[in-house]
Amino acid sequence: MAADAKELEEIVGGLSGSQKQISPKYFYDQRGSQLFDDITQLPEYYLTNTELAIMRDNIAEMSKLIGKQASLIEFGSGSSIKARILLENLSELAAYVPVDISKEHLLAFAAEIRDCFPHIDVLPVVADFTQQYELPTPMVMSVRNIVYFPGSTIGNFEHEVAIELLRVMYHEAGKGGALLIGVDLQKDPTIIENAYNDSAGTTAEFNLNMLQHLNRDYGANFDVDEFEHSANYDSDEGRVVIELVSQADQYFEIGDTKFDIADREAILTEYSHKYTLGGFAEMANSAGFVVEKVWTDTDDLFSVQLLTRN
Ligand code: SAH
Ligand code: AVI
Repeated sequence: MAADAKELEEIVGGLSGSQKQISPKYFYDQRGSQLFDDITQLPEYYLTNTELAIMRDNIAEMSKLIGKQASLIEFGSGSSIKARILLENLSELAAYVPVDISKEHLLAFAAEIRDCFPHIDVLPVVADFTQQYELPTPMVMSVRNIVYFPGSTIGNFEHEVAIELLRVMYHEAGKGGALLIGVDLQKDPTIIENAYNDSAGTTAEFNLNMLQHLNRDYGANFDVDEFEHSANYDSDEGRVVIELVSQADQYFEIGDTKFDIADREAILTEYSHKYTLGGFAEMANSAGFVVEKVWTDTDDLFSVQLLTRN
């Protein structure tokens, strides 16, 4: 992807404050999307398998609540693995609209979905869903919009921004629409920390790839070997803090801007919030939604929730 002036400004701005930070959306170039798929296969990363099992175990009830002839709009669709369960089971789906920032990955998986489900109107949208973008119009009129936001990607946004994003989804759902969302739950901190510090080192590679992405596409010159992955659960805030920690006093450049970074100084790359059911319901209500149904696994690790418009 060619460097975009607005994105460059955002990256430079994030690195210019007293807490250096880069938005997690920069994890996802083609390599980053592949590494995320590798993470979903790790034994420690309970999120994906648990959410898939909740979907499979409850798909009949989900399909009934969603009804016929819906348009399914997925935010941050990645490889669309969870959406496949919906595509196989929802009746007379009007369209599937996967929205993702990772262009090559999105288009490759949208083509695969089109091959597997030739009767469904598949309309991929390459966009940053935190910015304004146009949604395509399906060929067939739909009865209602179902916004789908799996994976607990909502947890990668800070409280106020997450509510703002839920409000955007409330509007995209439209009158009579709903949001089906995957929400990771608070639990034993060891389970959470292990999920972000896997023994194969894949999460470390995913985190460090962000610097490679910036070197490749945004004119940066990070010495990637001089940074280390770090992920710690902050139980007061209910979130994993994911950082890249400098291993030396060093400097790096992005385009024409030079930055100093001290030995042990961290660049914040991601938060991954974990919720209580009550806490998430409050956020959903603040955005205008009513929690219609919550499905969880037997260990209460993860939840899938249907939020409707009041
Ligand atoms: N929904 C999938 C993938 C989750 S990974 C799952 O549950 O397994 C997060 C996905 O969101 C990635 O595919 C990433 O490219 C996309 N993403 C992250 N930030 C984004 C943004 N701001 N706009 C659009 N897509 C984004
Ligand atoms: C996409 N998102 C929900 C993942 C998470 O668990 O917060 C991203 C991730 N970061 C490290 N591992 C996975």
